[in-house]
Amino acid sequence: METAVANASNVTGQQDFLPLNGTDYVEFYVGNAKQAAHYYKTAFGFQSVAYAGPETGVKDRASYVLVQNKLRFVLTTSLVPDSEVARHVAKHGDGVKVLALWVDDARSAFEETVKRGAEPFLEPVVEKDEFGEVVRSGIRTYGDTVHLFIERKNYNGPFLPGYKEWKTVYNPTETGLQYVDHCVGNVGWNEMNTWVSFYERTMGFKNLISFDDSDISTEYSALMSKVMSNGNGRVKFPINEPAEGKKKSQIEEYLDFYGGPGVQHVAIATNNIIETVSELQARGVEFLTVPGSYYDTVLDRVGKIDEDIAPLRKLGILIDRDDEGYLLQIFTKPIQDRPTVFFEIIQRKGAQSFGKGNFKALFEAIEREQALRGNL
Ligand code: TYF
Ligand code: FE
Repeated sequence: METAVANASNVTGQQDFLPLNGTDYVEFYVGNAKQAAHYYKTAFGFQSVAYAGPETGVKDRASYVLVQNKLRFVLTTSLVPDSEVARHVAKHGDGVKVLALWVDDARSAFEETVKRGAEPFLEPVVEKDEFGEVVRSGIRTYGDTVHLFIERKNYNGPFLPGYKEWKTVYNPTETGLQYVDHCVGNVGWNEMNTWVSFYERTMGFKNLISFDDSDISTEYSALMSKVMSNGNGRVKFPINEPAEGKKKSQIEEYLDFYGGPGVQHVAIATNNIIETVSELQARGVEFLTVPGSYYDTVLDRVGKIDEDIAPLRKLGILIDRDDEGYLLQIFTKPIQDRPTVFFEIIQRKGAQSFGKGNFKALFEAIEREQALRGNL
């Protein structure tokens, strides 16, 4: 079936063989999905939407679906000692298993990527219930992470067939989180270019920006990063690899604790970062902090901005500028005991870049935490 997005051309004017409408959902495999769901509702303001588990006929796992604006998270836990979910959690701790992509044709997405060399994870499968039908398929990416392709144009249920609507009495207010801006993967030593080629070759992504260690070395930590984007720019996947530095790279610390490559951070967009971060901090979300001196000189670097500097300084929000505008960003501390996955909150005011001007201050903040853990 033809749609506007299926006809979209990429920047070189060629037909996009993998048209993506955006991120469909991010699925975390966790040790205790019931408690994780409470945390995402209470601390981040997600709303209860759907549930699958023993009550819906799924015997080996429980999954909670949470939504805030265009952002959808799924929290899944194993109910049995030995399962794909249990093994993932035992190896990686809580982490991201699935970066699901919303497509108009999940069969074509599978065929086009697999014929270009992607490793199959899920052969196309059609699932139906009283709300219609969904086609899903999937391929593997770095580590144990996978991309699922979700075709839901003939479906109007709460999430996917097999899930039932989940209504709760406890519904904390939203915090202004809007959608997934980008999802970053950490891969092993010298593996960045392998995964850059994977996204180019099998998914038709383009390398938007590259950062080498001269951009991002601090005194100790070092890494390299390339940002991959799909044709319409709705899906952006930066890939980091560790680089040799004076001490242990933050990427190496992640790889040690995650047990290999995986998702490092999910960046979530907001339309008002001051309101969003004030609310998140009031609800107990912990963020990295930079020295007060950052704010003494930041306006010399970024020029005039719409916001007052005082609340940005109080909240610890970072600012950067490029040719197209500026951006405001802040990073949480890791959201589980292992120093692995964290979130970025970002508000773009024209800028389509990733905050290169903040790398030094940010990485020094990460290293202070690394040192407290004894991992620097
Ligand atoms: O996504 C990015 O590129 C920025 C900066 O370990 C960044 O958010 C890069 C690497 C990293 C933490 C943040
Ligand atoms: Fe980021």
